[in-house]
Amino acid sequence: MRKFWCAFFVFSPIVAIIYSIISSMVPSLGWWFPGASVTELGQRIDNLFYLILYIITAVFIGTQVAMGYVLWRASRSKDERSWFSHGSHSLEVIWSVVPSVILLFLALYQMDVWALFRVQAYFPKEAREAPVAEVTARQFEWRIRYPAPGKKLQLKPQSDDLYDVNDLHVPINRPVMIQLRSEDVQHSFFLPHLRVKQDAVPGQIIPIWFKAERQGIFDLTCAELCGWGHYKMRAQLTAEREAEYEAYLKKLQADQNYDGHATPSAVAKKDE
Ligand SMILES: [Cu+2]
Repeated sequence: MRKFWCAFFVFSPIVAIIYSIISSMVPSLGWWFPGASVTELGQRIDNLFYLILYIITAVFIGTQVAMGYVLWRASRSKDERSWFSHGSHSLEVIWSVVPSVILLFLALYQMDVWALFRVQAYFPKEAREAPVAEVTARQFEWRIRYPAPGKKLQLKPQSDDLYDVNDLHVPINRPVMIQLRSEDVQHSFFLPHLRVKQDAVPGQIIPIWFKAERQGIFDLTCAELCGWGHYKMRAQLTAEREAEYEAYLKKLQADQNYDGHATPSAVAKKDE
């Protein structure tokens, strides 16, 4: 029985590591990142993730090998009695100092990425000065408010603002900022393909920025269990070329201004 437990504790980490490697290599399983990040900052976040993953993998293997060695030695021992140790002072110093150094290194190393991701003063100026939309989370949808074409987004809704639900359009290849709000409970604005995740907190307006470098339609989901309909808060981010983005806003404007008489396209023409 001793040998069984020894083998069990030695092989289970090996199985765990093989499982992780397979899950990272077979994208169709959906256990890993949904493809390469659409943003450059997301790529840097991935690199941080991998760095931490490599460190903990090395620590994991090290501790498992040490444990396996101790178990294996004990399983061969004929002596049934347990013995007690008061520990080793130098070992304790080592396993306190080494993790501290690693954690301190990580804390300093990730500071740039964190600042760029979260601290508004470090956001690209272009994004900071002209937020493209306000996204309001509520049970159970994402309400989106854009300023009218050519205008700046105001804190308070304007009469010519444009609205959409569950489909956020942004132009690619330039940094964009979103003002995130919540109307009821706490939600979480999550763009997995862009590695963007931010809680929406009632009573707060939280800026988020990103720069999509690829066009496409990406998931926008709620990553906070926010009520019975949480599963329904699945929306999309449409990242498109500048001209398509402008055309989308124009169409939204035309649809909104439609008075039931003129054809929507005629309204669009009039507004141009
Ligand atoms: Cu939600």
